[in-house]
Amino acid sequence: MNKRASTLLTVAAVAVVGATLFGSTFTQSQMAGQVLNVAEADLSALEHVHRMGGLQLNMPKAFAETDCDVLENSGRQVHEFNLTGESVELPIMGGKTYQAMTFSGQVPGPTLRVTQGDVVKMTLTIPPDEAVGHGNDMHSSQITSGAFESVLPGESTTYCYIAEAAGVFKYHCSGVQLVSMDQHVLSGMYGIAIVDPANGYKKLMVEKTSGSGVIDRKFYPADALEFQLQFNQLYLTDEGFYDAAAMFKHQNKHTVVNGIQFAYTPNTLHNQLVKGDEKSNVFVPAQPWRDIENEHLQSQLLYVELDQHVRIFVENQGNEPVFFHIVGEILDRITQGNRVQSAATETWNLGGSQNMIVDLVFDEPGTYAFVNHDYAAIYTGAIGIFVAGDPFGLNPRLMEAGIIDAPVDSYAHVLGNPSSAVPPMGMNSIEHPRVNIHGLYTDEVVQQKKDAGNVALWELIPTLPPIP
Ligand SMILES: [Cu+2]
Repeated sequence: MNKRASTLLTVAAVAVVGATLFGSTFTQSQMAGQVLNVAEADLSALEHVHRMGGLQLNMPKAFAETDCDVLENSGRQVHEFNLTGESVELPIMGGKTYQAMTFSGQVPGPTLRVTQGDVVKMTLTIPPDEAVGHGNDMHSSQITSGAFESVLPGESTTYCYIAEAAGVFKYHCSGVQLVSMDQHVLSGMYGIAIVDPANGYKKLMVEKTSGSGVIDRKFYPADALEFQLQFNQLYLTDEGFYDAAAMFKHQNKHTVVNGIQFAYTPNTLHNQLVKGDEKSNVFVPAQPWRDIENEHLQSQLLYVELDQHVRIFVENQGNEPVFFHIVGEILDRITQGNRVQSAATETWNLGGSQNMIVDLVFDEPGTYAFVNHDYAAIYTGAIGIFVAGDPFGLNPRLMEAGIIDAPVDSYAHVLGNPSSAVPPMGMNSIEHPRVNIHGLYTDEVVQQKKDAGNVALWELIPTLPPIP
């Protein structure tokens, strides 16, 4: 054993002894603020360690710090995340409604976006007229669950934490002191926090074959057009109330993506654009949210350019597995946390409260269905459509109709991408050319989206000139 290895071993052993002595579970590599340069054999420091009887671990307090006063003055970026917990009646397919529980009047709740190392200051307020209390367990935090106790009607609670780990993280109501948590979450009280890696996202490598056995590698910059897709189920009685018995039996009748069944399938506008007839279906006759009368609930499609780096944040908010698959595409990269899990794979599986980041590039003009590759889930709502490029050859017609001046790379330039699927901008985000108002929202949230400049398609569509 050479001298350097021997020294390392000694220090490692001392560190273990020291950790035991001082009751710390942190190992040497996790210590902050005190670094021994063993390679340089800093003998005076080593002698100091020996005199102490072990390493006096400098506990990395910041990891556990939750005091808002301290964190707000820590020099870190602070993000205020203000939510209200409110019960409202919201639509489901078939013209019915259900008794929803929401964060801030929308399902899923607003997406929080921060950078790894930032401070989150979460405040949950419960209006006085709300019947029950609510809590919020943010999976991007690492603080004692005592912080997630329920907040009573008319009250407000704040807690702070450092978003230490990069990735996608669920947040959800923790019920009334954990009681009825299932009802609150499955009725709509869930959302995600996206924590961008401190050093940004990685560029994307896509492998192709030349046909001669040679692998061609193409690299795409880290910047990407981003979407968010949150899978869940509804367990409801015919009257629209939460059905716990159905939940225990795993018998859901509605599978939702971002709160809505079949949220990203064609509607009458797409029929008109593609076929010149709103009653002539583009895909299949099942277009549940087809009418313009459905306004912000009307189903929309997801538009991307060809050869564009697309990043999708996926969370399984529900009670059933999600076998995420895109028909006609290969998932070029799967990341969980900040670690690549797979590349060039067909399907990736998410259990309850599990997430991933899908990076991919759509290669050819066309329509691509994303699904939960569980047929019961597909047939009850877990399917949506990506449209890549101009597969319908609409550019000349759109130009002739005066809707666009020049050919567009995706229909997002005309129709926008649905606000329910567009996350807040992050450090490597490509801005969507246009965003339309789409989602399971209260009227107040619809107005907020309008005020933010999102286009109301139900107002724009009737003004478009007819396409023969
Ligand atoms: Cu709740």
